[in-house]
Amino acid sequence: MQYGLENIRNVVFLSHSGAGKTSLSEIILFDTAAISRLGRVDDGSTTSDYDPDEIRRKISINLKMLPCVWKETRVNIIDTPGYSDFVGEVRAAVRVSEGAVIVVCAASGVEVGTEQVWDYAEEAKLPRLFFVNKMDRENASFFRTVEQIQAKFGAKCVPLQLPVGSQSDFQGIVDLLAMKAYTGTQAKEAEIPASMQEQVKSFREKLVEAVAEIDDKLIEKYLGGEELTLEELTSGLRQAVVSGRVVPILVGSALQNIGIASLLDSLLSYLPRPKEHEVLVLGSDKKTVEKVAPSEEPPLAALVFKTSADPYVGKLTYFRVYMGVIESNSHVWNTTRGGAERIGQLYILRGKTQETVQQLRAGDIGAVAKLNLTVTGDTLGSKDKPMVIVPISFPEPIFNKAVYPRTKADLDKLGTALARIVEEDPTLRMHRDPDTAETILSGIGETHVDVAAERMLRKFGVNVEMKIPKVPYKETITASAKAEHKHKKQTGGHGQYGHVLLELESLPRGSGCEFVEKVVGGSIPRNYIPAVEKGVVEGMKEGVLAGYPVVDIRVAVYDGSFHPVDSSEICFKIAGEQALKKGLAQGNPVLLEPIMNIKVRVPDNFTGDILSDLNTKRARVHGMNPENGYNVIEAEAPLAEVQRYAIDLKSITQGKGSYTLGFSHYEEAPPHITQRIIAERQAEKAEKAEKA
Ligand SMILES: Nc1nc2c(ncn2[C@@H]2O[C@H](COP(=O)(O)OP(=O)(O)OP(=O)(O)O)[C@@H](O)[C@H]2O)c(=O)[nH]1
Ligand SMILES: [Mg+2]
Repeated sequence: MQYGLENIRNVVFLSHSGAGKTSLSEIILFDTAAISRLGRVDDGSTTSDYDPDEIRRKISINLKMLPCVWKETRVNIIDTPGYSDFVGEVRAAVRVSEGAVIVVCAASGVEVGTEQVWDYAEEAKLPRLFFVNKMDRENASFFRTVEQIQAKFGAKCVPLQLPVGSQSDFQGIVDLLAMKAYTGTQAKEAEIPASMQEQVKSFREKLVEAVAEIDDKLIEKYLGGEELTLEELTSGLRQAVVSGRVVPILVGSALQNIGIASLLDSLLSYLPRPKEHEVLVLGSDKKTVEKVAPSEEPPLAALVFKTSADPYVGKLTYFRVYMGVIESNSHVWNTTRGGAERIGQLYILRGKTQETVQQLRAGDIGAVAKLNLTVTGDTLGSKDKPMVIVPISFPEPIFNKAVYPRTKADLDKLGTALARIVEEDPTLRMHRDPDTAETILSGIGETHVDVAAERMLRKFGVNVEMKIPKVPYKETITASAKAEHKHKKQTGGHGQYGHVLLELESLPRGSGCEFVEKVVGGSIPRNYIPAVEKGVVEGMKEGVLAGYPVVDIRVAVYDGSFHPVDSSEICFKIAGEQALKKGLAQGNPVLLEPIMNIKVRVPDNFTGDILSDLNTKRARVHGMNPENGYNVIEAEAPLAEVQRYAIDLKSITQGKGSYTLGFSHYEEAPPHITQRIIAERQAEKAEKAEKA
C-alpha cells in the first residue's frame, strides 16, 4: 500500500498533562494491530513513553510518532507531552499535523494546559475534536466537562457522542449522527438505552442544527422541517470541522478501550487529508509566506521538525514530506542552508522501533539517520527548484540554570555533551555568560532543564550540578546623547590614531540594537567603518551601570578623523568602543529587568494567599477568572521574583495549583532594585579583584 496525500491523517494528540494521550495512543495502536502487546503508562511499558526519563517520571517528554493503519488509511498519531515545559515538542508536532485531538480528563475537566493547547491549535488553524477521556474514573462527568469546554471555547464545541453510563458503570457511547450505540471493548452495536432517548434527542438536535447552519442548502431543508440524511450530516459535519466552525466532542476511556473505534472513524471522517492542507513556503525574499497546493510531483519539500541525538546511532532527523517524494539512498538539497545532503535508509518510526521504507510521499512523516548539516526547521528539497518551508517558531527559552561540572573529567566532556543536547531540542540553548563566567543552560522550565541534565548524564556520562543563575538584566539609555573618543598614541615608532563621534538614541523596548553610518565627506574612510561598528558592538556587551548587555539603542557614527599613517582598524575599534561607553554614561542609563507573564490556576480558597504572595513578588495582577471552584489569576512579574515560582506555588497550594510562565518583555527596574543590583555587582567585582 502506498500512502500519500489522499490516504494519510497526521493527527496530533494534545492535552493538559496526564489527561491520557499516551494511554489513548497505546490503545489505538493495539486496536489497529500496530502492536500486539498492550502497554500501560503506570508500568512504564507503553510504545510512546519509552525513554528512561519518561518511564521514571510517568510523563511524556518527547513527541512520538505512532503510526497505525485504520480502514486503509495511515493515521500518523503524534503523541505530545502535556507538561508545559516541553512546549517545543508540542509546537513542532502541531506544525506537521493537519488535525488535532484535544484530550480532556472527564474528572479534572478543562485545565490550564487545555487552554494552552487550544490556543496552539487555534494559532495553527488546525481542525480539531475533543476526546473526553477517563469516563470510567471516579468523579467523571461528561456533561460537566462539556459545559466547561463550551464556557471556555464557545458554543461551536458540540457533543457528537454521549456516554452510556458513567464512572464504574461506563459502558459505551451513542453516536448522535448515526443514532447508534456502541458498547464494550469490541464496540458492539447496541440499542440506545430507553432511559437516554430524551437526552439523545435533544443533543442530536443541537448537533444537527450546528451542522446545518454552515450550509445554506442544509439550513433551508432543516428549517423546512425535513430530516437531513446521514450522508448530508456526515459531509456537512466534515465541512464544518475542516473549516473550524464546529469542534465535535467525543467520549470514551483509553484504559477501558471504550469509544476508540469511533474516535478512529471520526479522525478519518472529519479531519482533513494532507491534500487539503496548503503548504506554507517562503517567498523568494525569504520573508513573505506563500501558500502552495501540496503535490506528490517534484520538487521535493520536506520540513525537519525534530532531531534526536543518540550516543550510539548518532543523529536521527524527523521530517514531514509536503511536496514530492523522498527516496532511500538518494541525494537531496538542504534548501534552507544551501548544501547537499546524502539520504541513507529512510525509516518510519513507531516509538523506538524503526521500520525501513524505500520512499516517503508527500503527506507522510519519517526519519533518516546521520544527516550532516541539517538541523530542526530546515527544508530538504531539490537544488533545481528549491522551496523553503516556513520554519517552526519555537518559544524562547527563559528559565536559566547555571551548569557546574562536578569533576575535571565532566568539565572536559561538557561542551560536546551540551552541544548535542541543545541540537536535539530547539527550546534549549546554552551560552557562556561573560559577566559571571557561568555556563547557562536555558529552557522553558525547571523540569525541562533538569531533564536535560539527566540526559547528559545518561547519554554522555557527564555529571553536572545545576544552580539558579543570576538574572539576565539588560541596560539601555533613556536620553539621546553624543559622545566622542579620540584614541591616540604616539610612541617611538608607528603611532595609533582613531577618532570617532557617535550619536546615541534610545529605541522602543524589544527593538534590539542598530548601528548606522552617517559619516559625510570621508572624515572616517569607508574601510574603517566596520571596525567602528565592531567596537560599538563589543562595547554594548557590557553596559556602564552594572555591566549588563545594552539593548534598544541606535548608534550612529557621524564624524571623526583619521591619520594617514597611524590609523588602523584596531584604533577605530577602540575609539568606537570608548565613545560608546561615554555616550551610554551620558544617556541617562537604566537597568532593564525581564518581566514574565504568569497565569496561576488554583482552587478558589487559595486565591487570597496567592495574591498576597504575588504582591511580595512585585507582580501586577491583570485579571482573575473564577471557573468551577478554581480561580485563574493572570499577572506580570519580574523574572527575578519568580525564578523559583514552581516551588513556592507547590508549598502554598499543596500541589493543587498550576501555572504557566512566559517571557513578556523587558522593563525598567525600580530604583531600589537597580541600586541593589549595582551594589551587588560592585561587591562581586571587588571580590574578584581581591582573589586575583
Ligand atoms: N481511569 C482511567 N485512567 C486513565 C485513562 N487514561 C489514562 N489514564 C491514567 O491517567 C494517567 C496519565 O495517563 P497518560 O496516558 O500518561 O496521560 P498523558 O496525557 O499522556 O500525560 P502526559 O504525557 O504527562 O501529558 C495514567 O496513570 C493513566 O493510567 C482512562 O481512560 N481511565
Ligand atoms: Mg503522555
